[in-house]
Amino acid sequence: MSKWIPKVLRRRPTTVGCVVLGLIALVQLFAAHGYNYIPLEDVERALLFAVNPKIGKENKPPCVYGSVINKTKTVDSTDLPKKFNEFMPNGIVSGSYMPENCRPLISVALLVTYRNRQNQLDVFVPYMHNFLRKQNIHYKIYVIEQEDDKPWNKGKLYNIGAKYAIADKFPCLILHDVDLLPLDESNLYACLGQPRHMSASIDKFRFVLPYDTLVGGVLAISSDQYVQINGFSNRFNGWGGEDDDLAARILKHNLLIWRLPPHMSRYSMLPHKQEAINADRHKIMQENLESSARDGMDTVRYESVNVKDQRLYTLIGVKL
Ligand code: NGS
Repeated sequence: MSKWIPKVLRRRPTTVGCVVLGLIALVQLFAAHGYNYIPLEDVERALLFAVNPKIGKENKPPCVYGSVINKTKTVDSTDLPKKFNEFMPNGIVSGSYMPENCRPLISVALLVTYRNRQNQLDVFVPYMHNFLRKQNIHYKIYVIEQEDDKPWNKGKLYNIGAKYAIADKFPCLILHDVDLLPLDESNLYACLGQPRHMSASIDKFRFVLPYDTLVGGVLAISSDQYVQINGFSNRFNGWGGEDDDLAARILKHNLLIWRLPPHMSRYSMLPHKQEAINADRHKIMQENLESSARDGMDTVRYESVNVKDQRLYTLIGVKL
């Protein structure tokens, strides 16, 4: 072989192929780290300022949010508390909290779907109250528990929770997995002008967003937009797909999926067993895309709902 052919190309074709594939994989790995987001300087302008009309009009100065967005404190996944033995519930009533020294301009309802993960709930609830009480927002935590042994139906649970939060006049809903803990204090729990996927950087995925249309994990959506898209499909039983179906609904209604910068969007996922996967999820997604039948928040059916106000959260127990 001529000595003018570069040394690397003089190797066997399989070796060259492997090197090329390796390089492509490496490029993809680094490219995947990036996703489109609202730059930090535009975040405040993108916020949806809306408060629950039920809160009193106290004569206090308006709360400020720039100071929250610009915080730099962050927690390392390995330093997360594993237990809360001495949690101080100051200021919390029925899972709800109001800032003490200022008048909030933002009210959000956290909807947490749940079944059979007491260990996670015991960490999640106090962690979130500690995290959210520093954000100058008015918020309330709702835990929506599936209290039967039927297949897990997250879409129905969110639809039911959303009905209650909307009836309670919350203008913004944050749909939250119980196993995700925010790590960055700058991650303000608020809706934006468009649906906002909040958990863009999760430690389990090496802080890489797996795909652009992912809305699972933590999603903030205004109550008006949730009504507009008619919430989730009720047809997904078992794990997976209902969130991708929701993303399709969002896009079909000409809404967008917005995100904040990666340094504000880090989460840690608590360990858990994989739920039973819904083998029909791809088929249902396809059927939903082609169907014009009404299916969503306004058609959700269930056997019973039982609401209990507890100190740290309002529990919505559901039998499907
Ligand atoms: C996709 C699932 C989504 C899920 C996402 C991340 O594959 O429902 O993985 O899952 N879509 C389908 O199965 C069609 S995670 O690893 O975070 O539990 O949200």
